[in-house]
Amino acid sequence: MLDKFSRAVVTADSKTACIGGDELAALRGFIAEGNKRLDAVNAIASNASCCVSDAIAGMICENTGLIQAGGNCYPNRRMAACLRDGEIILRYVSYALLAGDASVLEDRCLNGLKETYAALGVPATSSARAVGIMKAICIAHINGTNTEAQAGAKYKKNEMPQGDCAAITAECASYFDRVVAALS
Ligand SMILES: CCC1=C(C)/C(=C/C2=NC(=C\c3[nH]c(/C=C4\NC(=O)[C@H](C)[C@H]4CC)c(C)c3CCC(=O)O)/C(CCC(=O)O)=C2C)NC1=O
Repeated sequence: MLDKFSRAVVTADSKTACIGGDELAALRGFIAEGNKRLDAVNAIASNASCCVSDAIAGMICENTGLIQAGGNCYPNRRMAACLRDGEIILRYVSYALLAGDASVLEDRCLNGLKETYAALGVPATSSARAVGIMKAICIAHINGTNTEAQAGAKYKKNEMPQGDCAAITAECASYFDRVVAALS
């Protein structure tokens, strides 16, 4: 498992090189934008259970066969496993965002997951849909664009300074995209 710093070390070492100016500049940016990263991780983590339950509910609303006999969220044992998997995936995305590196997500969560799902008959398109909804929710929370209209009684405003969140949002989106790519 690597983070932005250990990744720079491993990359330099593989070339038997010193950490150079470009790498240091990138790390300087990582530090300078660090509070933004922590706020983004907090926006995900502090809304995690709502995010997971909304994503799984949305996935099922669009495909109610999932909770009927023969569906992979039926009976409750499978529903619970699905909700748990949503939580696991979101947790590892938040770790990757904190570290600034996807390796923790890849190594500890996604490695072998496609094969596990295939063996258990967990449908890839539904998994991808649930992950896609979690992505939309997390990006809205990071950007502070979540609205009362969408969230209803569960609406929660994230108190954090306003600023340019384009880079951290794109990075977060890329981790969700990795999950979908790994499952498809
Ligand atoms: C640390 C990393 C980690 C991951 C990622 C993980 C995933 C994981 N999900 C599993 C099952 C499962 N996963 C699902 C998930 C779903 N079914 C659906 O229809 C939806 C599309 C989807 C939810 C979004 C279900 C229903 C099962 C149980 C399948 C069964 O037993 O028949 C299993 C099989 C063992 C078990 O039931 O616990 C594993 C290993 N376990 C881990 O330790």
